[in-house]
Amino acid sequence: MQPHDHTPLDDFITYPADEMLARSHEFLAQMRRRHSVRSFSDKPVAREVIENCLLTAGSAPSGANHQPWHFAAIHSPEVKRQIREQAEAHERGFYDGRAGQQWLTDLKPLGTDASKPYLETAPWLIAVFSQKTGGLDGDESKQNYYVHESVGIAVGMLLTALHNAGLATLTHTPKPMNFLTQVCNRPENERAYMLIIAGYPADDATVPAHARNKKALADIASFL
Ligand code: IYR
Repeated sequence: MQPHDHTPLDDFITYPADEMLARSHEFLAQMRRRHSVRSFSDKPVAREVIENCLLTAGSAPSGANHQPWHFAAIHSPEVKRQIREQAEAHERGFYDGRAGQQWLTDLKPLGTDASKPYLETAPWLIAVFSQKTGGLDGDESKQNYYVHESVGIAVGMLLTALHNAGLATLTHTPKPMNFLTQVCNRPENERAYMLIIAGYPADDATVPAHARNKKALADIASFL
């Protein structure tokens, strides 16, 4: 391919206006059923489902199309055990004071604490890493661009894909998170960005009432 080669946009689907409106309503209703879940079943989930969701995330737009992300999909009970052990140790420090009183007060309605059994119960953990360097072909002398934005978009698409497949999800950002680099054997140019827990919800899973309270359109958008 030449540097400036373009190919036809031959896979775009144009819907009639009424169908477009219906699709937007349906997707909104579907995504409003996505909730962060903190109680997971150990029911297995096929690796191919996770692979497809990761490929969806990998189709995200990124700075200069450098795709500055790596997804470590963790199924191994031993690796999950290590992650739980280290995450809970960090979280104990967080809840025992490092967070500060205001943060702990803001978290109260979610009912979270340092105990993270789902890190072992859920069939899949996905550790997301961002790459400051690497370009399209993993050349570490190449700069990546808009890394945080790009990885954020990919994670949003991953959560959407997992939910669409019928999986419950939770985003988890243990603080600090750099232990994931060692546990997942990732190189020095990568930073742990987020841990995503995916699986079936436990039969008795709940959603904090606080989390259902979403801002109204007028509070999140303006039209000019
Ligand atoms: N990482 C901690 C604390 C936590 C922080 C925020 I901001 C949340 O929205 C939820 C939890 C934990 O996972 O418990």
